[in-house]
This record gives sequence, C-alpha cells and structure tokens, in this order.
Amino acid sequence: MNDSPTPTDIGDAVPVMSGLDAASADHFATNGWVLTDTLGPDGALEVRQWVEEVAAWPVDGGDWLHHRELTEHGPALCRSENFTPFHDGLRALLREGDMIAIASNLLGEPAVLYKEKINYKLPGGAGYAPHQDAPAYPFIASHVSCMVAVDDADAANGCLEVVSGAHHEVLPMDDGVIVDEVVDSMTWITVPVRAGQTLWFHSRTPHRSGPNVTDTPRRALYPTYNAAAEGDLREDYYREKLEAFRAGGRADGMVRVSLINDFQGIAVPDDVADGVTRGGAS
Ligand SMILES: O=C(O)CCC(=O)C(=O)O
Repeated sequence: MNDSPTPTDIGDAVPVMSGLDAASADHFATNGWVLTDTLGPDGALEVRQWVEEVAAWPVDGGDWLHHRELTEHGPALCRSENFTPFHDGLRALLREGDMIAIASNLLGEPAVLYKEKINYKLPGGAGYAPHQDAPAYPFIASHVSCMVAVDDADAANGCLEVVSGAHHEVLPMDDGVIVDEVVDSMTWITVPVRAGQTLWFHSRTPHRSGPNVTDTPRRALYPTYNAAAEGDLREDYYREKLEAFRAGGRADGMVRVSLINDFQGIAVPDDVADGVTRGGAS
C-alpha cells in the first residue's frame, strides 16, 4: 500500500451503536468517524443478495455504471454506481429510513442521497491510496459518507483505515491523494467492520485501504449524503461524472473510478474488456 506507519487495530475498542445516540454523534464530531449497527445479520444477508443482483446486471442494460480492474486472477468487477434508480430494495435502504435519519443527524440538518456505489474488492482487488473525499465532490459543501459492510471487512481483505480528529481541513494533495509527508505523520487506525455494520466518515476524514489478499470478496456499499438545503444534486453528479469519464481515462494505466485518483487498481486493456462501461438508454 505505502510506507506509512503500521496501523493500529482497535478491534473491539470501537464504539458500536444501533442507530445514532448522543455518544455516537459525539464520537463522530470528535473523531470524524463512527460505527453503527444499521442492518443486523438478517439485513446483511438480504443486502448481500441485492448486491449480487446488481453485480449480475449486464453492462449495456441500463444507465448504471460497472467498472472493472485487472487483478492477478484476471478482469474483475471493482465498482458499480448509479444503481438506486433500478433496484427497489437498495433505493429504499439508501434513500429512506435509518440511513437517511443517521446521515441527517450527523449533518445536523435533513440529508438527501448524493451518490451511491458498491466497491466489490474481489480477491486480488486493489486498495485505495490515502485521500479525503471532499475534493471529489466539488458541488456540495456539506456531506457525509459511509461504508455499509456487505461482507466482514478486516485488514486481510482491505477494510478501511482512518485518521481520527483530522477532519477539519483539506490536506495537501498530489493528484487527488494526500502527500506522503502528511500521510507518514498521521496515526492510521484499522477499522474492521462486520457485515451489516456501517462506518460513517466525514468528507474530510483521511482514509485508505489495502488490497484484498484473501480468496473471498470484500463487498461494501458507499452512499454519500449531502444537506438537502443544498439541493437534490444526484442526477447532476452522474451527468457530470459521465462527461468527465468520456473525456478520458487516467494516463498512468490505473482504473479511473472517481474524479480523484485514489483507486490503485490496474485498467483492463481494451482488447480484454472495457475499463469503464455505461449501459444504453434507460
Ligand atoms: O472500498 C475501499 O476499500 C475504499 C473506498 C474508498 O475510499 C473510496 O471509494 O473512495
């Protein structure tokens, strides 16, 4: 991943709450992240089924986005986006109920879904360089993201690592990732997340993850919410993103899945499969 200090595995020391109580809101305000139990074991099984349905959608069947990376095992799905318009269960989960309530609570005002993605991190799937999300979402000032674990995530399969209390400023970046000098000066915390748990993090919380070196997937949903007062900008976001993607991929041969260059996956050569594929008209 990189040469930064060895992360601390905080394991059971992480405060885990159902919903969002005052202590968890306080933990988020202080540290820039918090774990919640949003799905429970049964919910996690149902969401795993939904994620498998999305993964099976054809690349040309609709306006969703599938992205692939080249792993040591061959081309592999690494991300799907823009799926809530086409999946009732995932739309309800991410746009209604507890998730919206917690996002609103963390933002301190009513929230609306800004964007959503599934990161599959299949066996051999790449990690993410240290970054903050805020620069990737230039159209919104107030936003919060989370990782809804679909499979148990740990250090071996590439769970998130975060820095506590570093969410008050945008850090020096180079090509969308935090510069090495700053990365090396920070204390990175490994946050294992069980399937069904959700790790909420501030848009400026530094985070990164390693590759999946196991032989099973580490799938997770990543919705991002913005303050509803700033508008329902989801459709604008995807329109803008599709234009940026069509303008060209990354010059370094890595997969372009974001408006910043945080993903460390290798692009699938054109003669093998598309690196970024968009479906036809919906
Ligand atoms: O899924 C991961 O391992 C990291 C995801 C991430 O940081 C991102 O998608 O920006």
